[in-house]
Parts: sequence; C-alpha cells; structure tokens
Amino acid sequence: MPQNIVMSIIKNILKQRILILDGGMGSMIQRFNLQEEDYRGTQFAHLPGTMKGNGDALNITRPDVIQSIHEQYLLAGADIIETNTLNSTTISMADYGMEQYVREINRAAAQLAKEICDKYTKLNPDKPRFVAGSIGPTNKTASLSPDVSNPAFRGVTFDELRTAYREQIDALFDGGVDAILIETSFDTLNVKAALMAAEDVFAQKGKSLPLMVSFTLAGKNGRILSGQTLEAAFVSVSHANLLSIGLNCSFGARDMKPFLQELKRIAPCYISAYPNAGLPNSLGQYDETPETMAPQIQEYLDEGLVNIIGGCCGTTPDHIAMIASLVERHGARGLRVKAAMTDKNELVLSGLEVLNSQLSTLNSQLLIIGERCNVAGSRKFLRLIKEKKYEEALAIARGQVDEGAQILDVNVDDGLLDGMQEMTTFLNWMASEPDVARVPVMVDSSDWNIIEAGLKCLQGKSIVNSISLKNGEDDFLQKARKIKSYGAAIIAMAFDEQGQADTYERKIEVCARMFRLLTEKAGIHPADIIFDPNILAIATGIETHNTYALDFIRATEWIKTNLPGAKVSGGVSNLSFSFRGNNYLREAMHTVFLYHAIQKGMDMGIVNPSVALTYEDIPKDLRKLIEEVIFEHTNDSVEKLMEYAQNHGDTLSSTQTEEKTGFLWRNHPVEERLKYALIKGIGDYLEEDLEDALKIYPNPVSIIDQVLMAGMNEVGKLFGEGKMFLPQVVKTARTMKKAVAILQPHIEASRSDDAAKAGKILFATVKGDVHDIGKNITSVILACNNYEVIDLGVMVP
Ligand code: THG
Repeated sequence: MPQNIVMSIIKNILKQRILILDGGMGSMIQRFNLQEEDYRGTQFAHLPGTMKGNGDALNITRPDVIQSIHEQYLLAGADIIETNTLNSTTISMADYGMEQYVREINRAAAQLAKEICDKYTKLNPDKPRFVAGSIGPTNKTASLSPDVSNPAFRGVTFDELRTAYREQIDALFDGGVDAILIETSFDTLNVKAALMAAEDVFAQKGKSLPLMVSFTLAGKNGRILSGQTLEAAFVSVSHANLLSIGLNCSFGARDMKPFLQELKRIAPCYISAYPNAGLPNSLGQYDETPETMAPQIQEYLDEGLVNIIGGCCGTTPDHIAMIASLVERHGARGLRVKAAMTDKNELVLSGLEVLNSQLSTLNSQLLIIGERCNVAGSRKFLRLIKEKKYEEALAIARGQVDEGAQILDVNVDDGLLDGMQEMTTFLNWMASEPDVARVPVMVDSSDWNIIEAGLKCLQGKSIVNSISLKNGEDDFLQKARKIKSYGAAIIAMAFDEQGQADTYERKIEVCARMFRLLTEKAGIHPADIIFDPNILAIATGIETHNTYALDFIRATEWIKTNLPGAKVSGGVSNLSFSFRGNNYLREAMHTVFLYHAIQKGMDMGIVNPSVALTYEDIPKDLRKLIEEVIFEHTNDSVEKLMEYAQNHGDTLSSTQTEEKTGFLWRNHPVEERLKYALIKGIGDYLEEDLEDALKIYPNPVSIIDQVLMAGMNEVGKLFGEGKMFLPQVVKTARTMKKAVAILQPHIEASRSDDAAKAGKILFATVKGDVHDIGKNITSVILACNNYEVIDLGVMVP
C-alpha cells in the first residue's frame, strides 16, 4: 500500500534530529475560563445535561480557542501537534449523548490543526509541521471487568472498540491528519482494536499513515493498568508497523526515565515520550515548571532515550519552548537510532509478562504448553465447563502454571457447547487471575469463529492453534493474514487438501509449502510460524502406524534445518492413545519420545505439565522397549510393550495436575489462612475458614476488623511497593467481598447495626480531568471493603 509521503519525510527527519511534540491541551483550555455556552455553542444547544468540560466539543463550538492553543505550541517550536480528539469516539462521547457528532468533531479537529500547521510550514519550509490524530483509550477497558463479582463481564468488546475507532480514524484521515497517535493507552486489547481499525481505514482508502503508540504506566512497577508489563505490552503490538512507541502522562519525566531506558533496549522503532509536568498536587495542579523539568529532559537527551519528545497534562507552551531549546542546543549528538531487529528471529509471546523462546532454545529445553484446559483432553475440564463452574475450571489453569506450564492451550470444541461463548467466558475468567494471565494463551479450535472469538479477548501476543491447507490455499492465507492483524503467532498443522500428513515425506512437503505461502504471500515472519507435523498414536495394532513417532522426529529435524526461523511443536499425549488407562506407561512413552525429539530440535510441546518423569527415571528395560517401538517399530516390539503394560498395570501412575498442587498453606492457623486467601485472592476455602474463625472470634465484625483487614492492609502495602498490580488487587477485592458476604448473616444475627461499614466516601472526577477510570476502580475496591461510596460523576466543578 502506498504510504503517505509524509511518512518518508518524518522518517528522514527522525534520522537527523529529535522531533518536538506539543504539550497539554486540557490545562491550556482552562486558561480561557470558558463557560457552559462556549462548550454548547449553537450547535449543541439542544442537548440535555452539562457540556462543560467536554473539551473535544470545542473543536466545533470554539475552534478559535483550539486553534490558538495549537498556534502557541507551534510558536514554541512543536514539530507535531495533536488534534484535540482524545475523547472523540462514540464510546467516550456517549457520556454526553453526542455519539452522532463524532465524525464531525474529528474532521473539524483535524482540519483546524492542519490549517494552522500548514501556515507555519509555509512560513518556514525548513521546519515542516505535522498533525497527529489523537486516539484516546476511551473510558472503557476491554481486558478488565468493571464488576468485581463477575470476572468474565466486559464493559466493552473488541468489536465495539474496533468499530468506534474505525469511525474516528476515518474522520481524522478525511480531515487530513499526517499520522495516527494512539495514546494514554492502558489496555493493550484496546490498542490492538485501534490498530486493526487503522488498518481497516487504510485498506479502504488505499493509503496508510504513520502509526504511533504511547502507553501510560499505572504505577512504579512498570505495568499498565490492565496488568501487562511494558515489555509485554510492546510485544503485543509488535505486529504493527509502528513509526514509534513510547510513554505519556504517567508520573512526570523523572519517574518515566527507567522505563524509557527499558524501551531503548527493546524497541525496534522510534521512541516517543511526553510526560506530565509531574504528579498533580492536591489542588489538581502540576508542579513542574519549565525550569524544574529541564534537567530531567536534558538527561533524556544525554542518554539518547527519545526520538520524539513533548509534554502531557500540565505542560504549557513554556514547557515546550524549554524542550525545543534543549533539543536545539543538543543537536544530533548521541541521537538514538532505531534498535536493530535483534530478537526478531525468536518467537516472543506475551501474557501479562513476556515469554521469550530464546532461553529455552539455548538450553535445549522444551517450551511447556499445558494441555489440560481442553474439553476433549480432560474429562474434568469438560464437566466443569458444561456445568459452568468456571472458577474451578480456572483452578486447572492455575495448577498447570504452578506446575511449570509456560503457555496454556485452551480448547472448548464440543458439540454440546456454544464454543464462541465458552471460549470468551473462559478466557475472560483467565484474564482475571493474574497468576494465570501471566502466561501466553494458545487458542485451540478447529472452528475459525471460536479462534477469532478467543483472539478478541487476549491482550497478549498469543498463538492460534491451528490453521492448515485442509481447505486450500486461499482459506489458509486469508486466516494467516487475519491472525497477523490480531498480532498472534501461528501453529501450522501438516494437513492439506489430501488430508493429514502422516509419513515423513508428506509432512515435510506440506510444511515446506506452508512455509512458502506464509512467508512469501502472507508476510508472516518465520519466527511467528510453529509447525506441527502431527504426533499420531503409535502401537495401535495397525502396521502403518508404527513409523509415526519416528516420522515426526525426522520431520522435525528436516524442518529445523530447512525452514529457518520456524519452530516445531506437537501434541505429545496423542502418541500413547492406545495405552489409555495406563498412565505410567503413557508418561514413560512421552518422556522417551520427547528426549529424542528435543535433540532433533522440537521446540515446544502440548503436554501434561504435572508429569515430572525424566528419561533417567524410567527403568532401563522399559526405556529400551519404548525406544524399539519408536525406532524399529516392528510389530514384535509393539507386542512386547503391550505385554509389559499388562504386567505392570497402572501401579506407578502419577497424579493429575489439578489434584496435586501444593496446599501447604491449608495447614496454617485460621488467621494465616484467611490472610493468605485474601492476598492471593483465593475464594475457594472461605466458607470453611470463616466457620473456623467464628469459633475463635464470637463477634463476626472483629473477623473483618482484625483478620481480613490485616490481609487487606498487606495488599495495600504490596501494591504501594509495586509488588502487586491492579488485576491482583481486584482479585483480592473480590475475595474480600465474598468473605464479607459470608459473614453478613452472622453480623446481622449479632445485630451490630452498621458497625461493619468502614466509612463513607464521596467521589467525583474533577472538572478538567478526563480520566475517570481510576476513580471507578477505586470505588469498586472501596465498596468491596465495605465503604459506602457516593459518586458524583464526571466533570464536577
Ligand atoms: N496438535 C495441536 N493441537 C492439539 C493436538 C495436537 N490439541 C489437542 C491435542 N492434540 C493435544 N492435547 C491433548 C490433551 C489431552 C490428551 C491428549 C492430547 C489426553 N487426555 C486424556 C485421554 O484422553 O486419555 C484424558 C485424561 C482425562 O480425562 O483427564 O490424552 O496434536 N496443534
């Protein structure tokens, strides 16, 4: 697709110098002391409710104000100004009942910015000015539940976001913006929806614009609000061809610096930073003056941390003038060049955290993909999903991660289940459990709609399991391209129009063909391709099946030598289907098989992570029998193994993951148990533990005051120290709520009035502040902690 000519101009400039972005919009608007009529104008006079504080409406009602702010920033030296459209999506504008004006507002905002920009470019053609269309996070988050008691609930879906962003970007494009800046991002799923919307618009217009993404950190632990580490968030958007990635808002320049240093290490694109003028003080004002901010910005320049720099909340034209003069004085010294695409040959995935396959590869270790969240692979999981016992189903996921699973395979394919619904629900549950959401997900289905439903729930970089040539090349390529735009890696199963590739020759033929198609036609990076050359059941009694294990191992070796960069995976437990019922023998077979397959380059396997058998653990005679079955595959060796199986039965069987996990904490005194349950957010044992506690503490309120609050205080402390992050805290809040609900009847019975109310909290989002998500979350947490919360809403004077 032809890129906007602006893209090449901007790229050329970035090779030579740092670009200056403008500063805060909200604080500048406040200087005009505007009244309700200014926001309303004649255009919105008929709308009910207050309009005051709706800064984006001013693009229509007081374009002179907005243009004069833009002009002040251009005069201060900004190369790029942002449109005044942070909240101009149908989602955010719904607060004002202004959904139908979104297109008009974006277009007007782009045009008025462009007009003033062009004026300054004409005045000094050596310093061309650009307009970046500002795309905000919206006031809803796709990865978190706004309802603590319903973790699977979402206030907004991926599709809703994509549609809303598409409309905004389309209008900004028509208004003439030079780039799209997705900013103040705190949920990567929202960002991915915006990126896909941009792709939709560019495809439709036949022309693309430079894309910039800027995250905002929620705490000093370096995570965004939705719980991802900065690096994990970055990995999640690495599929997009970004001009820049960076940080804005947050806590001011000083606190942002360590994270820019991290970005410098990992970003193979340009880096942007536009911090607040410090943290707001108790009056909602920002304390950093241009003078106090200057040394912090100088450090950025000295360390080569940024390519694009400006200011966010609280910064003014004076701040930008200061930045521009520092940049001018600094010149091109130590200019940061784009990091090389170093890790690009490695598969890098993310959940809330990053999983880099490189370490495993270097140590010849298998990446462990947990197989148990599969309705076809675990009777227990099937039953729990059917009965909608998601919390227990989630325990299976948690158990696998505890046992060392680095990725979780999730499959809900079953004739009696609504697959799209169940995939969505279960993945949303998984997202609510930080110990699980830490790892990347492998969405496993033979139904494309279920796969896509899964991808719409995952903010991390996931794996699609799987696509194949079963329905021909067009279908294969179309799906591959879609997966790429969701930013996921791909399992390509060795399956073509003729069926499943079962022999060595067929496996390598189909994989080679898929590799060519994926890399040459769909533009998939080899590191994002994982081949599955089919692990099929051996020792079935059918002679042609006897070579299956060896065929897989040989195909693995061939792929690793001939299809550079691609990975190999397989579903290991398939191998031993004919020995169902004899878990020990099955596990021994898997262990021996993996021992050989890993040596030939197998990178990852879908396995039962609780099995800890090592090659050396297996008695020599059995090992030899299994190796004969794998490598010599005579009917004779199969028979000998069957005989061995019959003689040894299931005596040595190991237990299943979900039954086993360490429950040591259950032996501790009740106070400890409750505290632990709160901090970890485990609700399963509250009934019995609170029952025990009631025997010791006759007054149920004192259990809350003394025991539960002690746990909550610990949570608060850990959060303050950056050792817990938001999804974890939300989980503890849910547990607290559950505990309080269990105690409630006892409290009422002991008729202690409302002694248990911790207090009354009055909340409001102040005039001029657009971010009310923090308040909403705090309200929920406080409500869970038995506070009475009164919320006055947004834009409260
Ligand atoms: N390749 C790819 N994906 C896959 C497979 C593959 N996904 C599914 C499957 N194969 C891998 N997963 C499993 C999971 C469980 C079992 C086998 C493969 C299994 N389960 C026990 C059984 O059926 O005997 C059930 C035990 C129980 O109910 O607890 O063996 O090859 N890309």
